Amino acid sequence: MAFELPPLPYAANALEPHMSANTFSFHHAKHHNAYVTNLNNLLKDSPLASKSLEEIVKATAGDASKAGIFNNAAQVWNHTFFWSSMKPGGGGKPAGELAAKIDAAFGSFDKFKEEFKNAAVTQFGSGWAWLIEEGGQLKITKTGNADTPLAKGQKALLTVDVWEHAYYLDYQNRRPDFVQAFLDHLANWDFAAKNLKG
Ligand code: MN3
Repeated sequence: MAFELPPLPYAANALEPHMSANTFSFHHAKHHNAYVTNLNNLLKDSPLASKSLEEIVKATAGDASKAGIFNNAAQVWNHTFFWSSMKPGGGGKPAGELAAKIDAAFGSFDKFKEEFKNAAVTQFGSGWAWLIEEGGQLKITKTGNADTPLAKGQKALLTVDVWEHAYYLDYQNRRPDFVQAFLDHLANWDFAAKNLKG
């Protein structure tokens, strides 16, 4: 059963002006779609083809002979997770248990934003910044290229894609402005809270 490109959880222009429909026309319809196509091609005649996406990511992580499958499978998973990490009218502050855990881990929500932005801006080259839970504790991490908390036994709560293709059409080289817009206007704290409980 081949994998399919999942639809966006909102209209392609729903996050404007912070992320444009033009960006989605490349990032979702071309980049994300290419990872799905590549993965399906690489899985032909592989015993992994019957596994779930999550199982494939976990089974191929750290295996140099399966780097192609890992990279494409992880990028399919990471992008689907990223689209849900944003929503129209997002940003602002989380509430409830998630807010309490952020305060406990980082001191305050402002301090969290500072550290998250720092991780996203200092990821050298292509990659991702994440809010994760590990051992009951919230942490901020960054991963290079396709790497993902899913491969490390960590629970991902929220992510921002900092590959240049994520922001270049709207922000050109200004990655800090993109990450700021993500935190102020796009971050989907309902999704992060659901992941924390899940
Ligand atoms: Mn991307």
